Amino acid sequence: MSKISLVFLIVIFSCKQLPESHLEQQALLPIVKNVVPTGKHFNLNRPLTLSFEEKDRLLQPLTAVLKEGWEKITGNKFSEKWAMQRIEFKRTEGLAQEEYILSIDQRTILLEATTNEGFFRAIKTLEQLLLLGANQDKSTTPFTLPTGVIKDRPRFAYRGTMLDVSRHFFSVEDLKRHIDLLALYKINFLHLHLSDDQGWRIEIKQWPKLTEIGGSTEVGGGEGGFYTQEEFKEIVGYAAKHFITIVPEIDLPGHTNAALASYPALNCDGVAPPLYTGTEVGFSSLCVDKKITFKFIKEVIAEITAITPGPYFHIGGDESHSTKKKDYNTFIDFAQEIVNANGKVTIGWDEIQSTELFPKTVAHFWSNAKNAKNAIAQGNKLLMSPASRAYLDMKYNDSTALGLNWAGNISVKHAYTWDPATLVDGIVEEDIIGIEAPLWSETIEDYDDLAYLAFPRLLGYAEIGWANADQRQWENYQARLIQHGKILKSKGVNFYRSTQVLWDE
Ligand code: TNX
Repeated sequence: MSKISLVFLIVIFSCKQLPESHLEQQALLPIVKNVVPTGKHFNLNRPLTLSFEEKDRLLQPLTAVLKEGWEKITGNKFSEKWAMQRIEFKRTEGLAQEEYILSIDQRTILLEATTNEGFFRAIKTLEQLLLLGANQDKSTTPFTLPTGVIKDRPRFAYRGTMLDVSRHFFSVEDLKRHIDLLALYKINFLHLHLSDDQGWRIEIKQWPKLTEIGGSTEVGGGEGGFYTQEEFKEIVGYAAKHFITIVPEIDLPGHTNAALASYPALNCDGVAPPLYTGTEVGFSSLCVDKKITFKFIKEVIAEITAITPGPYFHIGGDESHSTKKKDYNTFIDFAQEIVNANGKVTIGWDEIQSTELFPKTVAHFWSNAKNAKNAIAQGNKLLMSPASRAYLDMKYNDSTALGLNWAGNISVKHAYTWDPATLVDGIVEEDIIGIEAPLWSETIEDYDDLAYLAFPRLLGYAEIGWANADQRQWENYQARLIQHGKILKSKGVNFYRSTQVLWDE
């Protein structure tokens, strides 16, 4: 082909009218609150610049986040010189905590927010638009973004997930990989279940045997592990960069065999039990008659809260079947007091309602609606993790190899088609701070196992937490999941290919 005809062809191709774009049809997940499409295209193959108010120093790390994602997905670097197209960050007063506006026209992509958190959520929406664009076949469709304006903000302030790092230990690298994915779906709390019968997973300087002995194994007898305080700070910092808050949990007074095995003095009879690698619950308890028990609780909570910038500390409190009721209440009362004294708000599993709850304490609803309602009656709020709907460790169906089924199977559809404000009679929107999807790790050993149970269900929980109930429909979500299957696959995530979704890989 001659040079001239090649140039001719290129001109024809680039002048070809693109079909109308549809910003409102993009498979954004969670679904956004408001979209006004304008039908044009922002071309992703042309030079562009990135700008923000120089004096707004806080914006710099955020523009760096955007830059990195942008260059990775589009393969285009930002130009230092003037260019026809640009991305602009603009701080706008008067928007809510995580609210943002993302405006795309043919020349400019404008991100507006009041808080840095708002900018971060906007960046993640833009990143999803790029990833969805990248899903398309580039030999037939030019790489463009649809134009229009998105205005978006979350329904609940708390949109979380939990990982049990006690039953099986997960490395700092695993957590970082997980955090990257949580951030893409606008999840903003990661609760870490740091202690249980099978393992103590965080260094406590005044109690070194907790990790030395208590951290030395896990379910099935593997080698376990733990985070040093430096590593914990690294996790907290990595999460914070992704606008995710870490909620540490030390489970009390039951689920404490790893601690009891580490220090004989914590046991009523002064004898340390052997380490435990099975999966029973409810057999261990701290000893209410010993002074050292309270010193232990006090020092552990003080050391962990000192390296936790977030507002919450989770004291567990579940399934303390071998603690007398009166003693249980003594523990929960004491733990709340220590948490508050260290400047944090207590969260505890719903059983903690049997004691007098401190004013801000949050009851974590997991199984017992009566408990949850009693917490509300005391004037306290709930975090919603109803096991039959929100437990990521439940099997998808009878043939799922991993997971448990004591709360029933949870298919991708069953996980999505409920609402936290209507699931239980007597629990309404105002009673709830948000939702959390816990992943207990009795049956999972590595990140592929974890991902298999977490994805795609976690995307549904992210949407339940972010979107309004009337914005959500199963068929519409199902169609968007197909696109997110491609994204998860491109990231090498071992997600479960539920037959309820027509995956297109
Ligand atoms: C119940 S949920 C537990 C955990 C188990 C989980 C398994 C809760 C507060 N306690 O100790 O790991 O079931 O699904």
